[in-house]
Amino acid sequence: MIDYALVLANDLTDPDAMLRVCRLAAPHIDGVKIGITSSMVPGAAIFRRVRELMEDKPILADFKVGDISFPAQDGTFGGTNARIIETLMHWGADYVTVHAFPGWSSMQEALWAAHRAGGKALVLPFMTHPGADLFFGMPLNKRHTIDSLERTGIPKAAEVVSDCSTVSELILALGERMGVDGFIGPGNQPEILQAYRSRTSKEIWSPGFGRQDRRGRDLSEQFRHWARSVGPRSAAIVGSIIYNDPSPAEAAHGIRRILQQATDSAAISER
Ligand code: 3DU
Repeated sequence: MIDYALVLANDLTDPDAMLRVCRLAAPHIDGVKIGITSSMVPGAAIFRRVRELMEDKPILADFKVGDISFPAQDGTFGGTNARIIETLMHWGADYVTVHAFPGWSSMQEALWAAHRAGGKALVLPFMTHPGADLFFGMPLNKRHTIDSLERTGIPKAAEVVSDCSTVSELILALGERMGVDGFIGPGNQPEILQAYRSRTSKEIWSPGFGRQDRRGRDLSEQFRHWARSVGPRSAAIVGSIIYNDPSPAEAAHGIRRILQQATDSAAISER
């Protein structure tokens, strides 16, 4: 993924309309995110159709996978996470989003399945919606966390937890220890993104622009704050502003320009 990439979140439920937006926006975007909304009607085969339109640009399957693992003695996995991810990647997804709440082994199976299929897994340590801090921001019970990780057989569990004070920080630390490929971070909360960046140099993909801003900032200001917080190796995920526009190509082109100006000015202010 290129620095400060622009990724379209294509959440349209009608497959023809969804594919049309991909086709029109494709020249102006660096990748596309397809979630459950736009694949539940046509099925996972829609990823292959999107692949044809995106050529070699990355496709993120935003399924927020969080089911069981089933670790076998020989180091392989046969749980539900692996089945979901194998299917998505078989049909053309390059990346998949994964929830950390179901625990170490569930994340491990997701990562194992993604890598075995030649893909990548992004984990969610926080989200953009109101009240997302209820669990993500919950103070960490370190004793419980260390005990649980030790019971799972994780070496030096106390080290993973040592500088974490919230669940969100623990998810980042677990992701780093486990070798996930990157994280999904809230584009509408620059302070949280800064905290991510202080803990990881991996890719950070951020949704939450436009309608999800809750601070009255215009798009240019949102992108500027975002770029200064995450730095390079990052992607801005933009959905409804593009797919709801009567001309998705023009919308994507305009957003690309605003993003470029914002990232240029973030780079200048860093010097
Ligand atoms: O608000 P938009 O229309 O730009 O779409 C944002 C997309 O990103 C949408 O698919 C949503 O499900 C996803 N997303 C978040 O908005 C926030 C998260 O923390 C994770 C995913």
